[in-house]
Amino acid sequence: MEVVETLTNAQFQTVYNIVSFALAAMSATTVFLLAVTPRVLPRYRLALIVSAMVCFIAAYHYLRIFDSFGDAYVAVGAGMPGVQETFELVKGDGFNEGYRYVDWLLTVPLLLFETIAVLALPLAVRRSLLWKLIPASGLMIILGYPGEITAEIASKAIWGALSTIPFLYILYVLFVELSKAAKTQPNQVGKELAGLRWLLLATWGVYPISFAFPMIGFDGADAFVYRQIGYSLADVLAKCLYGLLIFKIARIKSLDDSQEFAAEEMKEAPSSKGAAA
Ligand SMILES: *C/C=C(C)/C=C/C=C(C)/C=C/C1=C(C)CCCC1(C)C
Repeated sequence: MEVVETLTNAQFQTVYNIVSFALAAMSATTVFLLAVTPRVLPRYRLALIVSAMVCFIAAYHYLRIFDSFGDAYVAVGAGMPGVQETFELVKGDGFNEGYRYVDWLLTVPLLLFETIAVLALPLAVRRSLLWKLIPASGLMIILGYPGEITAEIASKAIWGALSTIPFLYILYVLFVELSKAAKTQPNQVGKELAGLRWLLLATWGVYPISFAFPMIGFDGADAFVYRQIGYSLADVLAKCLYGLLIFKIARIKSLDDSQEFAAEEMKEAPSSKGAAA
């Protein structure tokens, strides 16, 4: 496994803060998504609950990542005149990248599930899409892991390439097959769905790029720090922002599906108006 022995103060603080930021974002989004479930029709609530679960699982893993990273390094040379403070590895095998892969193994299938769930497609269509997407997503993460932990560029490239096959297949299913199924959706939802898919492509694309940093000329500590930034920011966008978009779609569809629900939701608060008059 590739282990980074020394980080500069700035490198250590950058990873520390970005992981802490991701933990805060995941926790807050979990609470938000659970709190807004009454704002959509019951048939869309499962999508919101699964989305909240994704953020919760990620928040838990970010807590573990935060601890694992903090425990792996110790500050050396702080306050000594003429000495540059650094952070040195104190744990033999370093910081545990495995938490991210366990997290993805759980959250990536759930993200695909929530994407399909929010569309409320006919059962047979839903089932057939999930049968393609979920096994492919598991395969993508499992094949990526040996490449993540190896220090050898050649084997990193091979596992990375193997993992990219199911990745491309997932994109194919989402962009080609899902488009056919989504033809039946109301207009506004069609637009939101397009936005959802582009967000997915843009954020999921960050993972293989971050994975590939050591192969494209960044070495040791730099590659490590850039990778942590890439994975953490992509996680926040692919889970939190994505969850908020799922809520928006569920909301639009709820208002579109039921006039009764829409009328109830659009009612103005009577008290404040009355008081102002
Ligand atoms: C919330 C976490 C998400 C959305 C994680 C997504 C992860 C990927 C799309 C990872 C893809 C990879 C490749 C396509 C090749 C190299 C190895 C991976 C696992 C980084």
